[in-house]
Amino acid sequence: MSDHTKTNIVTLTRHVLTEQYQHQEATGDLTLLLTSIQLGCKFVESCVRKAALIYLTGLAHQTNVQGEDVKKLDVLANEMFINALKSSGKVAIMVSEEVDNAIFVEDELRGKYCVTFDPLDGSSNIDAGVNVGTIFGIYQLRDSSKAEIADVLRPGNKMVAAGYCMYGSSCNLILTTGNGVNGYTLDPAIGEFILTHPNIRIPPRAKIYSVNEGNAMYWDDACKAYFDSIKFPKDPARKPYSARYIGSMVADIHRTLLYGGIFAYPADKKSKNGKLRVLYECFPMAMIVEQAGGRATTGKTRMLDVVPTDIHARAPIFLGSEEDVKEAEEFFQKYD
Ligand code: AHM
Ligand code: MG
Repeated sequence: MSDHTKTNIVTLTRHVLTEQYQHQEATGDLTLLLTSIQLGCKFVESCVRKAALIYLTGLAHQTNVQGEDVKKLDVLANEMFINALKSSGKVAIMVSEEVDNAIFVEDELRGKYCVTFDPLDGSSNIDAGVNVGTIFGIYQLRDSSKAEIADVLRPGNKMVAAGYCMYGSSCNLILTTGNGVNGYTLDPAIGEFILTHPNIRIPPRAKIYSVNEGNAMYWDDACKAYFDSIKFPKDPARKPYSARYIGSMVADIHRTLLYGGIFAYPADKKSKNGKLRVLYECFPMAMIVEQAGGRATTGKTRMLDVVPTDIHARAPIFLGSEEDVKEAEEFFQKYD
Protein backbone atom coordinates (compact mmCIF):
# COMPACT_ATOMS: atom_id res chain seq x y z
CA MET A 1 0.00 0.00 0.00
CA SER A 2 1.48 3.36 -1.00
CA ASP A 3 1.74 6.28 1.40
CA HIS A 4 -0.71 8.12 -0.80
CA THR A 5 -3.38 5.44 -0.24
CA LYS A 6 -2.90 5.61 3.50
CA THR A 7 -3.49 9.36 3.71
CA ASN A 8 -6.11 9.78 0.98
CA ILE A 9 -8.84 7.99 2.88
CA VAL A 10 -12.46 8.16 1.80
CA THR A 11 -14.72 8.76 4.77
CA LEU A 12 -18.47 8.24 4.62
CA THR A 13 -19.02 12.02 4.76
CA ARG A 14 -16.54 12.67 1.94
CA HIS A 15 -18.08 9.91 -0.17
CA VAL A 16 -21.68 11.08 0.28
CA LEU A 17 -20.67 14.72 -0.34
CA THR A 18 -18.91 13.75 -3.58
CA GLU A 19 -21.99 11.80 -4.70
CA GLN A 20 -24.33 14.66 -3.77
CA TYR A 21 -22.27 17.28 -5.62
CA GLN A 22 -22.86 15.33 -8.82
CA HIS A 23 -26.53 16.35 -8.47
CA GLN A 24 -27.07 20.05 -9.16
CA GLU A 25 -30.04 20.25 -6.82
CA ALA A 26 -28.20 18.79 -3.80
CA THR A 27 -28.21 21.07 -0.76
CA GLY A 28 -25.94 19.08 1.56
CA ASP A 29 -28.91 18.48 3.90
CA LEU A 30 -28.78 14.70 3.49
CA THR A 31 -25.06 14.72 4.29
CA LEU A 32 -25.74 16.66 7.50
CA LEU A 33 -28.55 14.28 8.43
CA LEU A 34 -26.22 11.34 7.84
CA THR A 35 -23.64 12.98 10.10
CA SER A 36 -26.11 12.82 12.98
CA ILE A 37 -26.89 9.18 12.17
CA GLN A 38 -23.15 8.42 12.18
CA LEU A 39 -22.85 10.08 15.59
CA GLY A 40 -25.68 7.92 16.95
CA CYS A 41 -24.00 4.79 15.57
CA LYS A 42 -20.60 5.69 17.06
CA PHE A 43 -22.22 6.30 20.45
CA VAL A 44 -24.10 2.98 20.38
CA GLU A 45 -20.97 1.16 19.16
CA SER A 46 -19.04 2.55 22.11
CA CYS A 47 -21.79 1.50 24.57
CA VAL A 48 -22.15 -2.00 23.07
CA ARG A 49 -18.37 -2.52 23.24
CA LYS A 50 -18.23 -1.82 26.98
CA ALA A 51 -21.78 -2.81 27.95
CA ALA A 52 -20.81 -5.46 30.49
CA LEU A 53 -18.19 -3.18 32.04
CA ILE A 54 -20.48 -0.23 32.68
CA TYR A 55 -23.53 -2.24 33.80
CA LEU A 56 -25.49 -1.75 30.57
CA THR A 57 -26.50 -5.38 30.13
CA GLY A 58 -29.90 -6.58 31.33
CA LEU A 59 -33.42 -5.22 31.35
CA ALA A 60 -34.63 -1.65 31.85
CA HIS A 61 -37.79 -3.10 33.50
CA GLN A 62 -40.09 -1.57 30.87
CA THR A 63 -42.04 -3.02 27.96
CA ASN A 64 -42.37 -1.28 24.60
CA VAL A 65 -45.35 -0.83 22.28
CA GLN A 66 -44.85 -4.37 20.98
CA GLY A 67 -45.08 -5.71 24.55
CA GLU A 68 -41.43 -6.75 24.54
CA ASP A 69 -39.00 -6.39 27.44
CA VAL A 70 -36.78 -3.38 26.87
CA LYS A 71 -33.05 -3.62 27.54
CA LYS A 72 -31.09 -0.78 29.11
CA LEU A 73 -29.17 -0.38 25.87
CA ASP A 74 -32.43 -0.12 23.87
CA VAL A 75 -33.41 2.91 25.96
CA LEU A 76 -30.03 4.57 25.65
CA ALA A 77 -29.73 3.97 21.90
CA ASN A 78 -33.24 5.29 21.32
CA GLU A 79 -32.60 8.50 23.28
CA MET A 80 -29.30 9.04 21.51
CA PHE A 81 -30.79 8.76 18.03
CA ILE A 82 -33.77 10.97 18.87
CA ASN A 83 -31.49 13.71 20.23
CA ALA A 84 -28.94 13.48 17.41
CA LEU A 85 -31.61 13.51 14.69
CA LYS A 86 -33.62 16.31 16.25
CA SER A 87 -30.61 18.57 16.79
CA SER A 88 -29.46 18.13 13.17
CA GLY A 89 -32.25 20.52 12.17
CA LYS A 90 -32.91 18.33 9.13
CA VAL A 91 -35.71 16.11 10.43
CA ALA A 92 -39.47 16.65 10.58
CA ILE A 93 -40.77 13.26 11.73
CA MET A 94 -39.17 10.31 13.49
CA VAL A 95 -40.57 6.80 13.86
CA SER A 96 -38.73 4.60 16.34
CA GLU A 97 -39.37 0.96 17.20
CA GLU A 98 -39.19 1.99 20.84
CA VAL A 99 -41.79 4.78 20.74
CA ASP A 100 -45.57 4.19 20.37
CA ASN A 101 -46.34 7.29 18.30
CA ALA A 102 -44.49 9.16 15.58
CA ILE A 103 -42.37 12.00 16.96
CA PHE A 104 -42.94 15.40 15.31
CA VAL A 105 -39.99 17.79 15.62
CA GLU A 106 -40.86 21.30 16.84
CA ASP A 107 -41.08 24.07 14.19
CA GLU A 108 -37.75 25.79 15.07
CA LEU A 109 -35.75 22.61 14.44
CA ARG A 110 -37.85 21.11 11.68
CA GLY A 111 -36.17 19.97 8.44
CA LYS A 112 -37.48 18.17 5.37
CA TYR A 113 -36.64 14.55 6.19
CA CYS A 114 -38.52 11.76 7.95
CA VAL A 115 -36.41 9.06 9.59
CA THR A 116 -37.70 5.63 10.61
CA PHE A 117 -35.36 3.59 12.78
CA ASP A 118 -34.80 0.62 15.01
CA PRO A 119 -32.14 1.98 17.37
CA LEU A 120 -30.91 -1.42 18.56
CA ASP A 121 -32.16 -4.40 16.63
CA GLY A 122 -31.55 -7.90 17.94
CA SER A 123 -31.05 -6.63 21.47
CA SER A 124 -32.05 -10.00 22.97
CA ASN A 125 -28.55 -11.04 21.84
CA ILE A 126 -26.70 -8.29 23.69
CA ASP A 127 -25.94 -10.06 26.94
CA ALA A 128 -24.27 -12.91 25.00
CA GLY A 129 -22.05 -10.52 23.05
CA VAL A 130 -23.69 -11.43 19.73
CA ASN A 131 -23.87 -8.88 16.87
CA VAL A 132 -26.61 -6.27 17.06
CA GLY A 133 -27.37 -3.28 14.85
CA THR A 134 -29.21 -0.05 14.07
CA ILE A 135 -31.50 0.10 11.01
CA PHE A 136 -32.77 3.32 9.40
CA GLY A 137 -34.86 4.50 6.45
CA ILE A 138 -35.16 8.08 5.19
CA TYR A 139 -38.07 9.76 3.37
CA GLN A 140 -38.53 13.39 2.35
CA LEU A 141 -41.71 15.22 3.34
CA ARG A 142 -44.20 15.22 0.46
CA ASP A 143 -44.33 18.45 -1.57
CA SER A 144 -45.82 21.27 0.52
CA SER A 145 -46.54 18.97 3.48
CA LYS A 146 -46.08 20.52 6.92
CA ALA A 147 -45.33 17.07 8.40
CA GLU A 148 -48.15 14.60 8.75
CA ILE A 149 -48.27 10.91 9.52
CA ALA A 150 -49.05 10.34 5.82
CA ASP A 151 -45.48 11.44 5.05
CA VAL A 152 -44.19 8.20 6.58
CA LEU A 153 -47.08 5.85 5.79
CA ARG A 154 -45.76 5.53 2.26
CA PRO A 155 -44.34 2.58 0.34
CA GLY A 156 -40.63 1.88 0.67
CA ASN A 157 -40.07 2.79 -2.98
CA LYS A 158 -40.45 6.44 -1.88
CA MET A 159 -37.47 6.28 0.50
CA VAL A 160 -34.48 8.40 -0.50
CA ALA A 161 -31.90 6.51 1.55
CA ALA A 162 -31.57 3.56 3.90
CA GLY A 163 -28.89 1.85 5.88
CA TYR A 164 -27.82 -0.14 8.87
CA CYS A 165 -24.90 -0.20 11.24
CA MET A 166 -23.71 -3.55 12.56
CA TYR A 167 -21.98 -3.67 15.92
CA GLY A 168 -19.93 -6.84 15.51
CA SER A 169 -16.32 -7.90 15.44
CA SER A 170 -15.98 -4.66 13.49
CA CYS A 171 -18.45 -1.80 13.24
CA ASN A 172 -19.83 -1.60 9.69
CA LEU A 173 -22.20 0.98 8.26
CA ILE A 174 -23.97 0.00 5.04
CA LEU A 175 -25.69 2.77 3.12
CA THR A 176 -27.69 3.36 -0.03
CA THR A 177 -28.85 6.73 -1.29
CA GLY A 178 -30.55 5.07 -4.27
CA ASN A 179 -27.40 4.74 -6.34
CA GLY A 180 -25.97 1.35 -5.33
CA VAL A 181 -24.76 0.21 -1.92
CA ASN A 182 -21.54 1.07 -0.12
CA GLY A 183 -20.03 -0.29 3.08
CA TYR A 184 -17.91 1.67 5.57
CA THR A 185 -15.91 0.38 8.52
CA LEU A 186 -15.41 2.44 11.66
CA ASP A 187 -11.77 3.23 12.35
CA PRO A 188 -11.97 3.64 16.13
CA ALA A 189 -8.61 5.45 16.22
CA ILE A 190 -9.92 8.44 14.25
CA GLY A 191 -13.65 7.94 14.88
CA GLU A 192 -14.53 7.90 11.17
CA PHE A 193 -16.39 5.45 8.95
CA ILE A 194 -14.02 4.61 6.06
CA LEU A 195 -15.15 3.31 2.67
CA THR A 196 -14.06 -0.35 2.68
CA HIS A 197 -16.79 -2.06 0.61
CA PRO A 198 -17.56 0.09 -2.45
CA ASN A 199 -20.46 -0.89 -4.71
CA ILE A 200 -21.58 -4.09 -2.95
CA ARG A 201 -23.27 -6.58 -5.31
CA ILE A 202 -25.12 -9.55 -3.86
CA PRO A 203 -24.32 -12.88 -5.63
CA PRO A 204 -27.26 -13.94 -7.86
CA ARG A 205 -27.53 -17.30 -6.06
CA ALA A 206 -25.86 -18.96 -3.08
CA LYS A 207 -26.52 -22.11 -1.12
CA ILE A 208 -27.35 -20.55 2.26
CA TYR A 209 -30.76 -20.13 3.92
CA SER A 210 -31.45 -18.13 7.05
CA VAL A 211 -34.75 -18.58 8.89
CA ASN A 212 -35.99 -19.49 12.38
CA GLU A 213 -36.83 -23.16 11.75
CA GLY A 214 -38.31 -23.41 15.22
CA ASN A 215 -41.44 -21.89 13.64
CA ALA A 216 -41.64 -24.55 10.87
CA MET A 217 -44.60 -26.26 12.53
CA TYR A 218 -46.65 -23.08 12.07
CA TRP A 219 -45.61 -22.31 8.45
CA ASP A 220 -48.08 -22.52 5.58
CA ASP A 221 -47.71 -25.15 2.84
CA ALA A 222 -45.88 -22.85 0.38
CA CYS A 223 -43.27 -21.95 2.96
CA LYS A 224 -42.77 -25.57 4.08
CA ALA A 225 -42.49 -26.75 0.47
CA TYR A 226 -39.95 -24.05 -0.43
CA PHE A 227 -37.60 -24.78 2.47
CA ASP A 228 -37.97 -28.54 1.89
CA SER A 229 -37.00 -28.00 -1.74
CA ILE A 230 -33.65 -26.44 -0.82
CA LYS A 231 -32.92 -28.92 1.97
CA PHE A 232 -33.94 -32.03 0.02
CA PRO A 233 -33.30 -31.09 -3.64
CA LYS A 234 -34.96 -33.42 -6.16
CA ASP A 235 -32.47 -32.47 -8.88
CA PRO A 236 -29.36 -34.67 -8.27
CA ALA A 237 -27.20 -31.83 -9.64
CA ARG A 238 -28.23 -29.61 -6.70
CA LYS A 239 -26.73 -29.93 -3.23
CA PRO A 240 -28.70 -29.14 -0.05
CA TYR A 241 -28.34 -25.56 1.27
CA SER A 242 -26.47 -24.70 4.47
CA ALA A 243 -28.41 -23.18 7.37
CA ARG A 244 -27.13 -19.98 9.04
CA TYR A 245 -29.35 -18.13 11.53
CA ILE A 246 -28.00 -15.71 14.11
CA GLY A 247 -31.40 -14.32 15.16
CA SER A 248 -30.13 -10.77 14.73
CA MET A 249 -31.53 -9.34 11.50
CA VAL A 250 -28.67 -6.95 10.81
CA ALA A 251 -26.07 -9.70 11.11
CA ASP A 252 -28.10 -12.24 9.13
CA ILE A 253 -28.69 -9.73 6.35
CA HIS A 254 -25.10 -8.47 6.37
CA ARG A 255 -23.92 -12.02 5.69
CA THR A 256 -26.61 -12.48 3.02
CA LEU A 257 -25.53 -9.23 1.33
CA LEU A 258 -21.88 -10.31 1.16
CA TYR A 259 -22.18 -14.08 0.63
CA GLY A 260 -25.65 -14.36 -0.95
CA GLY A 261 -28.49 -16.78 -0.17
CA ILE A 262 -31.93 -16.12 1.26
CA PHE A 263 -33.05 -14.60 4.58
CA ALA A 264 -36.68 -14.98 5.61
CA TYR A 265 -39.07 -14.18 8.41
CA PRO A 266 -42.29 -15.68 7.04
CA ALA A 267 -45.84 -15.24 8.26
CA ASP A 268 -47.08 -18.24 10.22
CA LYS A 269 -50.15 -19.47 12.07
CA LYS A 270 -49.08 -17.62 15.24
CA SER A 271 -47.88 -14.41 13.58
CA LYS A 272 -50.17 -13.75 10.62
CA ASN A 273 -47.98 -10.88 9.37
CA GLY A 274 -44.62 -12.29 10.40
CA LYS A 275 -42.53 -10.55 13.04
CA LEU A 276 -40.48 -7.86 11.35
CA ARG A 277 -41.72 -4.28 11.17
CA VAL A 278 -42.31 -2.73 7.77
CA LEU A 279 -41.06 0.84 8.25
CA TYR A 280 -37.81 0.36 10.12
CA GLU A 281 -36.83 -3.27 9.47
CA CYS A 282 -38.29 -4.58 6.18
CA PHE A 283 -38.17 -1.43 4.00
CA PRO A 284 -34.59 -0.32 4.70
CA MET A 285 -33.27 -3.87 4.24
CA ALA A 286 -35.33 -4.34 1.07
CA MET A 287 -33.99 -1.09 -0.41
CA ILE A 288 -30.39 -2.09 0.37
CA VAL A 289 -30.80 -5.60 -1.06
CA GLU A 290 -32.49 -4.35 -4.25
CA GLN A 291 -29.85 -1.65 -4.69
CA ALA A 292 -27.20 -4.40 -4.43
CA GLY A 293 -28.90 -6.34 -7.25
CA GLY A 294 -30.93 -8.68 -5.03
CA ARG A 295 -34.66 -9.11 -4.46
CA ALA A 296 -37.07 -8.60 -1.54
CA THR A 297 -40.68 -9.77 -1.31
CA THR A 298 -43.45 -10.62 1.13
CA GLY A 299 -43.77 -13.85 -0.87
CA LYS A 300 -46.51 -12.35 -3.00
CA THR A 301 -45.70 -8.63 -3.34
CA ARG A 302 -42.49 -6.69 -3.89
CA MET A 303 -41.55 -5.56 -0.39
CA LEU A 304 -40.94 -1.94 -1.38
CA ASP A 305 -44.45 -1.68 -2.89
CA VAL A 306 -46.20 -2.52 0.38
CA VAL A 307 -48.23 0.42 1.73
CA PRO A 308 -47.88 0.51 5.53
CA THR A 309 -51.16 1.04 7.38
CA ASP A 310 -49.62 1.69 10.77
CA ILE A 311 -46.17 2.92 11.81
CA HIS A 312 -45.49 -0.36 13.63
CA ALA A 313 -47.10 -2.64 11.00
CA ARG A 314 -45.42 -5.97 10.28
CA ALA A 315 -44.96 -7.99 7.10
CA PRO A 316 -43.56 -11.37 6.09
CA ILE A 317 -40.24 -11.01 4.28
CA PHE A 318 -37.98 -13.07 1.99
CA LEU A 319 -34.89 -11.33 0.68
CA GLY A 320 -31.46 -11.95 -0.73
CA SER A 321 -30.04 -13.36 -3.97
CA GLU A 322 -32.22 -12.68 -7.01
CA GLU A 323 -32.56 -16.31 -8.14
CA ASP A 324 -33.16 -17.72 -4.67
CA VAL A 325 -35.88 -15.21 -3.84
CA LYS A 326 -37.55 -15.71 -7.25
CA GLU A 327 -37.66 -19.44 -6.54
CA ALA A 328 -39.37 -18.83 -3.19
CA GLU A 329 -41.93 -16.58 -4.92
CA GLU A 330 -42.74 -19.39 -7.37
CA PHE A 331 -43.79 -21.59 -4.43
CA PHE A 332 -46.13 -18.87 -3.15
CA GLN A 333 -47.68 -18.55 -6.63
CA LYS A 334 -48.08 -22.33 -6.93
CA TYR A 335 -49.79 -22.73 -3.55
CA ASP A 336 -51.98 -19.61 -3.82
P1 AHM B 1 -36.23 -6.86 17.95
O1 AHM B 1 -36.48 -5.68 17.06
O2 AHM B 1 -37.15 -6.94 19.12
O3 AHM B 1 -34.78 -6.98 18.31
O4 AHM B 1 -36.64 -8.16 17.07
C1 AHM B 1 -36.18 -8.30 15.79
C2 AHM B 1 -35.23 -9.47 15.72
C3 AHM B 1 -34.48 -9.51 14.42
O5 AHM B 1 -33.20 -8.96 14.58
C4 AHM B 1 -34.37 -10.98 14.14
O6 AHM B 1 -34.32 -11.23 12.74
C5 AHM B 1 -35.62 -11.53 14.74
O7 AHM B 1 -36.02 -10.63 15.75
C6 AHM B 1 -35.39 -12.87 15.36
O8 AHM B 1 -36.60 -13.34 15.87
P2 AHM B 1 -36.77 -14.84 16.38
O9 AHM B 1 -36.07 -14.92 17.69
O10 AHM B 1 -38.25 -15.04 16.48
O11 AHM B 1 -36.16 -15.76 15.34
MG1 MG C 1 -35.92 -4.68 15.68
